[in-house]
Amino acid sequence: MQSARRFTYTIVGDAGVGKTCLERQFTSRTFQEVHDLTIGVEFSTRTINVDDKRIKLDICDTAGHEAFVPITKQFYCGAACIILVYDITRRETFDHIAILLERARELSRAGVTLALIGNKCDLSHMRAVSYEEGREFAKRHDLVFMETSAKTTQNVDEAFILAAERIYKKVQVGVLDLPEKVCLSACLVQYAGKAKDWLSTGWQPTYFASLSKLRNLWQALELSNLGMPICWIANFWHKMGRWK
Ligand SMILES: Nc1nc2c(ncn2[C@@H]2O[C@H](COP(=O)(O)OP(=O)(O)OP(=O)(O)O)[C@@H](O)[C@H]2O)c(=O)[nH]1
Ligand SMILES: [Mg+2]
Repeated sequence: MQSARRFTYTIVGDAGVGKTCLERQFTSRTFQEVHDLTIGVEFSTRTINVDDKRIKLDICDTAGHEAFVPITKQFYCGAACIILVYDITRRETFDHIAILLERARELSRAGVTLALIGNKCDLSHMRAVSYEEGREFAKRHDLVFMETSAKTTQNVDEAFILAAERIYKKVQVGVLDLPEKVCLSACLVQYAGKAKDWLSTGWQPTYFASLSKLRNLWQALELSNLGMPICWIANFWHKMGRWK
């Protein structure tokens, strides 16, 4: 069987807008009522079909809390798609999108696909941002746009797939080149996700402790694509040391 192409998505947006719920609904058909604050970045994958081709989506779900910006900024450059999420019931999360968009344009690669998602559309009785306003903003900035509900699943698959179709078209016409380096980064994202499963509970504090120690070296070498496995090796050594 032909191996799948890989596209990396990075999901950004304010804390509590529903990034993790969207990612989990898309990749594992689950929904969590409680806000389980993301620490740093979480990874998952799902394979879809576009134009009869298998496309593996590597998804980086970032923490919305501003304290994590130095970490989450590392995940823009390898992404084929950046999804900007706001909560339709919280006006300030939409107002912040302009700043997030600017950051995304500054840090992402040429040809990146940008998508805007207005989440929690099941709560339309509490709406603080109209559908038209979201759509107009998206049109003005050439963003894929959709309102979704991670709770009811409305438009969740559609949003991820629509973005994949746009990326696929760009690759076909040569607007977007996904060189080996990006594919490598996508593979590493997947291995990081697997390593997270192996190490199960307690992995995140150790991982970020390792990350902070290595960050200067990582930045000095400009190896953001390799930063992830370096951290994982450091984390693994740390755990081995504890097991001895
Ligand atoms: N009603 C409704 N609630 C939602 C929806 N999506 C997420 N939520 C709720 O919103 C809260 C926050 O969801 P998360 O996915 O954890 O938010 P997040 O954006 O990942 O937050 P951080 O990780 O802190 O950046 C949780 O209580 C979810 O149950 C939705 O579509 N509808
Ligand atoms: Mg989260």
